[in-house]
Amino acid sequence: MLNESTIINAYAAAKERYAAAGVDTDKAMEALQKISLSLHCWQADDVCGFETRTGSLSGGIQVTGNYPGRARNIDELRADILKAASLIPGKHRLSLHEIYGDFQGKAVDRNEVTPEHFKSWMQWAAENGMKLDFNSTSFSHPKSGDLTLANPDREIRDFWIEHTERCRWISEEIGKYQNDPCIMNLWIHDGSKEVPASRIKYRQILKESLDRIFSKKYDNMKDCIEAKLFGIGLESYTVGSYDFYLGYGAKNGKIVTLDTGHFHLTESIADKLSSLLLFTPEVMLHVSRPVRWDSDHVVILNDDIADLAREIIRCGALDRVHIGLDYFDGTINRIGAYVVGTRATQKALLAALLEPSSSLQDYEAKGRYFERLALQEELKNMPWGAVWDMFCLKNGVPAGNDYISDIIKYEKDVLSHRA
Ligand code: RNT
Ligand code: ZN
Repeated sequence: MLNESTIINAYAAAKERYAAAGVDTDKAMEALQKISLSLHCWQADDVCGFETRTGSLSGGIQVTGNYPGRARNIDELRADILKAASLIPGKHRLSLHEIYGDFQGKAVDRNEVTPEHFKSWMQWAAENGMKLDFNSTSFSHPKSGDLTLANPDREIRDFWIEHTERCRWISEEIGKYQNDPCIMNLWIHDGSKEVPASRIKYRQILKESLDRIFSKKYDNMKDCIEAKLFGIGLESYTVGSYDFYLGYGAKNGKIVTLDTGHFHLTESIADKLSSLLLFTPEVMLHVSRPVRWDSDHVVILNDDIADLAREIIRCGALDRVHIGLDYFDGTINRIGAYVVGTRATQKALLAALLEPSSSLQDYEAKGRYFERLALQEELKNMPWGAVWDMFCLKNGVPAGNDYISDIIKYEKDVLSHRA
């Protein structure tokens, strides 16, 4: 157990070191305090949701692992989210997928869903000081197949258009209710296992579907469109590729979602940010961790996430970048998965906020590249961890690894009773 005076003393020393480098640690903590991450509700239950229909997860995404204790209903999921939130410093948002509606045990098909099914979520979120974000759900449904919004079959396509339009309506109502725009993400798995005879055919259809869906203007929600490289079983062609959505977003002023698992493994997602910010209104991030493929491992503090966070800060784009989490690991305690991934993302942001960027830019402007390299290297062992612990202390959440025992206790008291 880290005691308070240890944290306070370490912080004082860290503050002094950073001050010598021209960085104000208090300011960095203030900035971090204002960053609300959007926690994805689907880590709690392995992307199952609460529809009455039960089937397996489809759409080319996969959860591995069967660790006991996944949330089986809305009450369990809410309790788990609150537990996780209690171990994460700051105020955060919750991102819901349509399949997590409060359906009260009734069969509500995707083309029948209304804001009413999210009333209790809105109330619950307000009671707990949380804002909500939203996602349409086109996977795990008998009509999902390989093609939804890009389906040449008019009936299936219209079904998914109706679904997506309703999701925008729900998002608008959520946004109004919480007096803060609800960020709605649209991701569909549409693609094919082999290269299709015509690639443009399905992209043309998707474009037309999106034009129809977005023809209605709303003031309390924001649309994001998420591309991906490939899905399992749909390896050769993805209708909604990065180029597709980049083009669509730039032309139509839509927010492009960058999921860190949706690119070739050697591509830098951090590098994309500054380009997008010049051509699209805002950016949505799905922070994830691909291991060999879009495996959705729990986010850890690695170079990719550190780079991405630095780029947000260096672009001065905190007010234009929405940061959501998107991973699902069923092999470990799921509350732990939230806490580790969210805190890792925050640590990356803190380290970025502690960067002496004016010194670095100054060296660069003068062509002093050795000095720039050396300073960047030395920053890696600056005592940012002491600032992080202080941030946790200020927020009344466990510092260091003190949350581990808390999560084990919750597992014993609550999760282990879920058969
Ligand atoms: C899938 C996308 C998408 C989903 C969620 C559940 O590859 O990343 O964002 O993970 O909608
Ligand atoms: Zn995603």
